[in-house]
Amino acid sequence: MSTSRFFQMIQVQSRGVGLLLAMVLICGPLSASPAGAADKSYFLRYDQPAALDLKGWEFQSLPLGNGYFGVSVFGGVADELWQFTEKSLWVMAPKGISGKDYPRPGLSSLCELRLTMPPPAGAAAPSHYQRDLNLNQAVASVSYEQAGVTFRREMLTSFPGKCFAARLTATKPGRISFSLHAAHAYLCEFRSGQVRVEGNRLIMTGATAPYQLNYEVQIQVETQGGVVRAAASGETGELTVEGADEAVVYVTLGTNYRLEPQVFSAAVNASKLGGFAVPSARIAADLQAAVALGWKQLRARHLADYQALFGRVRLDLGGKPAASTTDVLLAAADKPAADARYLEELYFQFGRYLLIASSRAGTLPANLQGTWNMKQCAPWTGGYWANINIQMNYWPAFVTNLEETFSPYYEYFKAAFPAQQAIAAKELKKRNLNQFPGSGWTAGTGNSAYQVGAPGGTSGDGTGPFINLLLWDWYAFTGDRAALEKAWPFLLEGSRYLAQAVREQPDGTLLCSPSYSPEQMMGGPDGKNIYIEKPGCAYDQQLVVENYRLTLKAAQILGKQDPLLAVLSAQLPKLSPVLVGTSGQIKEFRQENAYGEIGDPHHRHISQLIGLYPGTVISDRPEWIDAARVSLTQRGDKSTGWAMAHRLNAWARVKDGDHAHTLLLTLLAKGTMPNLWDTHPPFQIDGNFGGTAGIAEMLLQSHTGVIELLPALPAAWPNGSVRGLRARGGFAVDIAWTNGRVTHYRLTSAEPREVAVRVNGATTTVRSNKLSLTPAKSATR
Ligand code: FUC
Repeated sequence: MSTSRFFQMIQVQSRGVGLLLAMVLICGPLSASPAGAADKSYFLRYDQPAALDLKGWEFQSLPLGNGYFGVSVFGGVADELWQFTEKSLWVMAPKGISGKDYPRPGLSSLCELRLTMPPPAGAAAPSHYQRDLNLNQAVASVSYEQAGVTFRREMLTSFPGKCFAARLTATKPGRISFSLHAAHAYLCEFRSGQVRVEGNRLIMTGATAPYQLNYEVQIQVETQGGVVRAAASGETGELTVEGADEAVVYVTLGTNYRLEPQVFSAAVNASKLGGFAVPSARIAADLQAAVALGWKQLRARHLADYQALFGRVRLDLGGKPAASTTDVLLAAADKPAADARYLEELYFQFGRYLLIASSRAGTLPANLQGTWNMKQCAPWTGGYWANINIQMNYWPAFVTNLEETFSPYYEYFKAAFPAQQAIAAKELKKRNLNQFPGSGWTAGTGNSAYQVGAPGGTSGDGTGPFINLLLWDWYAFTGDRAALEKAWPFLLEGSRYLAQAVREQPDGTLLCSPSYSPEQMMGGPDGKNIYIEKPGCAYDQQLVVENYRLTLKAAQILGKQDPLLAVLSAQLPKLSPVLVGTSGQIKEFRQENAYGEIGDPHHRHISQLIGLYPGTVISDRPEWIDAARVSLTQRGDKSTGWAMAHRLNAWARVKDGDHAHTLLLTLLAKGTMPNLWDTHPPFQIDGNFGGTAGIAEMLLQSHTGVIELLPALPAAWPNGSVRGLRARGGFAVDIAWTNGRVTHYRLTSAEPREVAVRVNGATTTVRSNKLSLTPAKSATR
């Protein structure tokens, strides 16, 4: 349905009934697309297979995922590769491989399934090759012609089915012959693996150090016609198909990892998973269920599950599905003559796709690589780095209407809670700061599926509150009190720790000390770089304020009482979160005068602006927004992938749509690989998620209590529409615009509510369960 047709109904009704019309009430996660799926086709498309090596994986392979595990598809003709990653598969990596001069554990590739499909004798080279990833369906395909036959492969991962499936077809009977070679990845002194045959299945089992993580993969192939054989010897196995009309490969897997507090609290690595067993029966049952369903039904179940989430948001910037392949589109993205609108829409939806693929209920959260890693040890171990990366992964979760992807973030920190309480106690003791009964809760940057870290060095006491911002947003966007009850212990205990950690200065201010602006370094006495430590860095001060405010608000909403609340109210005015320096900048270090006096002036982190985005404290005062603009300008645009994504969101928050758009094009041109994965470099998925959130932030903001439509619309997007975004307060928001002005919008929510909306430069109050059509006549923009 085109935008104009979608809004036609509203216009027609408006003639008869006036401006306010009854609106459909929507309960639970808000769905804005009656058609279910987005109706424009979004494909990542290529005319060459990915190279079958690490570079090909990083730059060209296409990702599938069901939250539990990811599969990188290479799309080869005679040689296809499916590489599997499971988020709990952490293995000790030998020194050097780990990126360090000592062995350390990190996320490792699970296994590789290599499909060899030799061409018929004497056949010419294949023609009409194409591989793609269909974002509307979350299905990857490969097709080509050879010897008069069109071969096609379709691949998917199913969340309800907990499986991977690939269907191979040919336009002539009996032409499907291949061997599927199954191999564990990176067997070494820290990892052993075997493959055995059970009936018609291959069963791969592996054992790893140091966490005693064990795993199992089961593989089966079903055919129409032809002959299937299974063989295994030692570490590898093979399924062979000869002369079939069609074949479907099914894969299920699991590990003995469980997201339980003991994983984080156990004193020794070997007991973290003590008592947990590989769920072999579940893995076998999943495989049996997938085979029993068969390709058609499995695919239908997958589509129903996936499209219910993906189809909620439709973005139309006027992009036309392009004839060019995605790598060609990307290479031209920032060229003057380029029309990047389709690519921008595609990139926006790709971020949503990746979040659905890497984070679903019951799984570990999306890590630094989402759930895709072909390396022996993922860069930065594939951890949950919390001075921005893990948070950025979830920035699009609420605003782009994917609430269901969020629970892993909460479940992860819930499981880690006792360990982080112990860290808080230790930290306060170390600093001689135990003042109140109870030590509270805190967090540091370095976290993983197996451990959580203490504040210090890479980021200070603000890090816990940074984690909490998303837990608050869970409630803020959904209005779900149960979500706020879940966030409450983090807010309250986070504040309890902070209320003790801040130190009174001679001038009466309360400052975090030690305090850091994440990753800012300087030369130390022995010539080595050390983290800059200065009391009261903007990052820590702003985040403490955010945490206190949210704790007090949450207490009011939930009717909670605690003696600490009065302490927070008393401390709040003394925290001095924002100082403006002599360059007109927001000071990163309160000891600086002019911009850039301390630390790297072009550092990738823009931590002094954490209260601008994702925080809100800088939005308290217009002069602070002006100062934020100065800091952003001085910092510069070009940076690592995720850092450009943060800048994009920040420029949207200071309401400079054209600059935000410049950042988007820079992120595409300089921070994105041909497969549209974000690169630091190397590949890091956070920038994808930050980029998607940034596009939403240009179109809709709600952090000040007013729903602002098109707050940072660039000149490059004069006409368009967006449906199904979400705003704080539990609203779904649809907007259409022409020549840069909102022409129609509607807000829906589960309960009727009065809400302030800013449209074309004027703020009005509307009721959300009513339909708001044309903006007020007096409004100007
Ligand atoms: C933070 C960043 C780095 C990198 C790492 C995983 O430490 O400063 O740039 O993204 O996380």
